Formats: sequence, structure tokens, C-alpha cells
Amino acid sequence: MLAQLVRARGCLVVEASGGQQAIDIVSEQPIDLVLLDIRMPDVDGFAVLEFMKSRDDLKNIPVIVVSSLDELSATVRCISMGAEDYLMKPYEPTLLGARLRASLEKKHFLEELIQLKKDLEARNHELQDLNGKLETLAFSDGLTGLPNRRFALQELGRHWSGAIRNQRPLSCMMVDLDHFKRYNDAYGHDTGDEVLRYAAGIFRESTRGSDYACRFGGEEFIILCPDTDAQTCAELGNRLLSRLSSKEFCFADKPEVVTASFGVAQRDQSMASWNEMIMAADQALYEAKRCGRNCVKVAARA
Ligand code: GH3
Ligand code: MG
Ligand code: MG
Repeated sequence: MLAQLVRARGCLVVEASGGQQAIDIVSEQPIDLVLLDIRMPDVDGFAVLEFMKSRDDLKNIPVIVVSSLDELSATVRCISMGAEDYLMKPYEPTLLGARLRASLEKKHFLEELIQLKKDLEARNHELQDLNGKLETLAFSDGLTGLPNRRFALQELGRHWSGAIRNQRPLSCMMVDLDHFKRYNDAYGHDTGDEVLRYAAGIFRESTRGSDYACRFGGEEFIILCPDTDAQTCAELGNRLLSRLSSKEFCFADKPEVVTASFGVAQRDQSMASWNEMIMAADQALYEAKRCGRNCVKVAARA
């Protein structure tokens, strides 16, 4: 009778003879809605309801209890357990039809919402991935793979405040490849790029740890050395200088050695900002160029 009524509304009906069979059916088949009696010979309706609501994959299937158990406590118990509705037998067919339609619509709406939430979460993950990639791109140099000027200045700002706060030394070294224009002019831009990548590789490998080697622009690099005084920083410069010139290149059958000039400065009390430390390092670099290149110069301290 109940099954006929539901079939008449265009629904496919799977009937269960008892509670255990109902549990088996909802566990194995995609069911849109359950009409559930309370009194059943084996497992009762409360147990079926409890089972369904405890399962993530079944808890959103609406359950309408249709029972002859005319007790308020049973109704309250079913609704508290998550039943959609409780209809007393004998039920009014039109009312059952209306409940059926409303519950199914609600379920479809809920499913759409769940799908939307999943889609949103997936998009969020994609966005987070993209943001990470964008950040990496924004802070790295495409040619050499080193952190770029933006990154260097950001870190410099951070370490500048840290050095003042903790009364720790902070040094930086400006590096400029010597006569670099010549590589471009004599052997082409690609060779120039190769030299830049080579120098970047040396700086990256030799400054592991707390130092940062960054490409500052063109054929200029900056090396930030937190917790380091100018003399130690200059020693690093000398190591970089000899490693750089240790490789003999052969461009268009001509032997070539890459060299660079280094200018070191350490933060001191007279400097109002990190900009002044960079300017001091730049001055020292200029001095290194003036003294014949391929050397390290340290800025005089106040
Ligand atoms: P100095 O020893 O005085 O520093 O001389 P230099 O030739 O190294 O300096 P200069 O400033 O005259 O030339 C720098 C050149 O670097 C000019 C520019 O075309 C080149 N350059 C800048 N960026 C790149 C790059 O990404 N790739 C290549 N191949 N060349 C670049
Ligand atoms: Mg330059
Ligand atoms: Mg140069």
C-alpha cells in the first residue's frame, strides 16, 4: 500500500522485510529516501535510524518514520535522532506525498551544497598552490634562480631591525662582475647569460647557511651576512673571488676567466637605515674597481 503510493509518484521502490534488510539495502544501494517503521520483527526502526545517522555516507539520506506507535516520546526520539518527519498510521496520502517531495528536494539541495563546498575547497587548494608559485616567482630571478632584489631588500629590512634589537653585527657585500659587457660584446648575449649563471652558482654554493646571495640586477649581486662582521664578510668575499676565477672557460676558442669586484660594509651606529649600508658597500665596490678589480674592499666604519 505504502510502496504503491510511492511508486505512483514515479519513484523506484526497494522494499525491506525488516530492519536488518533495510540496513543492508541502504549500505549497498544508492537510496534517496527511507520510509521507516519502528516496530519490526528483527532490528527496530530506532536502531536502523541510529545506524544511518552514524555513517557519513548515509547520514544525509532523509528518513521519514511512518509508524502506528502513537507515543509522543517515540516521535521526539526519532526527530532528535535526525528523522526528517514522523507520520502516524493511518497516514494521509496527500500529506505523505508532500513530505516525500519536500524531503527529496531538501536532499538534492543539500547534495548540491556539499558538492559546491567540495568544489570550493578544491579551488582553494589550487589558489593556495598558485599563490605559493607566484610568491616564488615574485621573489626569484628567472635567469639564475637566485632570490632577486625584492627578496634581498625585504630580508635586509628584517635583519636590520633584528640586528638593532639584538645588538648583533650585520654586513652586506655588493658584487659586480668585472668587464662583463665584454662577454656580451665578444661572444654574444647567451655567453653573457652563461657567465651570470656560473657566477650565481658559485655564490649560491659558497654561501649556504645563514647568508643570502641574491641577484641585485644586471651583473650585480648582493650577499647578506647576518650576525657577521665586515672582516668575516670580506673573508667570504676572498673565498668567492678565488673560486670564481678557478675555472677556465673557453669561449670561441679563447681562454677566459671570470672575475668580480667586492665591496663590504657593516652596519654601524651612524647609519640611519639599511640603505646607507648598501651605499657604503657600493662605495667600497667602486673602490675595488678603481684598484684594478678582482679584489675585495671594506668600507671604512664611522
Ligand atoms: P665593470 O668591470 O666596470 O663592472 O664593467 P662591466 O662591463 O661589467 O659593466 P657595465 O655596467 O659597463 O656593463 C654591464 C653589462 O651587463 C651591460 C648589460 O648589457 C649587461 N647585462 C645586464 N643584465 C644582463 C643579463 O641578464 N644578461 C646578459 N647577457 N647581460 C646583461
Ligand atoms: Mg655593474
Ligand atoms: Mg660589471
